[in-house]
Amino acid sequence: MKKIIVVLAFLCLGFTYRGVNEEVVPIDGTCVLYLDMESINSTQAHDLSQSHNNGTISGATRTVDEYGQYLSFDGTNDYVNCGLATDLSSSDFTASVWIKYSGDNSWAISQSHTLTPSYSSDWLFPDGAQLRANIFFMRSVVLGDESTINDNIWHHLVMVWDRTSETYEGYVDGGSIGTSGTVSGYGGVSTVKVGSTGDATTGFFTGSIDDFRVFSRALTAQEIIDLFESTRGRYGI
Ligand SMILES: [Ca+2]
Repeated sequence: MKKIIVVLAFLCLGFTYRGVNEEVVPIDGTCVLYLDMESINSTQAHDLSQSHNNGTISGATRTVDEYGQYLSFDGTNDYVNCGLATDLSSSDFTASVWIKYSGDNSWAISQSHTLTPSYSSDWLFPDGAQLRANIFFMRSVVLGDESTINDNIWHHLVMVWDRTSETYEGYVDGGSIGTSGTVSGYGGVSTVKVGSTGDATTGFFTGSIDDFRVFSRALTAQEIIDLFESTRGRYGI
């Protein structure tokens, strides 16, 4: 009888743990940026990572629906300066975000670099007529078809940078859509931006952005599935 009670107690504890802990991918020291857009005011989006790089909001509007809170961008001059200025090329990295929009668009997430040839911006999830009809972009190496995501429904996008092979793998809604060609170096230098080019001068995003996370390591395919499955309920998909 004692054994049964002990086993039942462990089962209950385990169930409770899973129930209260939504973070299936740990927010440990490798999570260098995490804006869930729930804890924001008119000028600051709180960074839940240990880096504490709170984002400074310029124009983007706090929006609430039945699933939670996110930021809306007007495509004219709205952006968030995330404060994270790490050169992410010094290790593998992963960037994960939820976005929703329709039609043509521009930079959802970006960071400038100073490599040659020089671009004002680099990374991550741009698309539309202003650039190319792709989802992912890094130093002109593109991946994905924007027509699969510009349907005004929330989509989960993840880019995993492999420093050794200098390629990245793109994930849409938990599944891999393939690996890019060779990028030949990535050297982000300016602060990561949400909703514009890395220098926040052009390429403004029109639509909604939520739950942006950056890890200084490559998440596994299973972790990306777990991240998608554990957050999709907030977006009605
Ligand atoms: Ca949110």
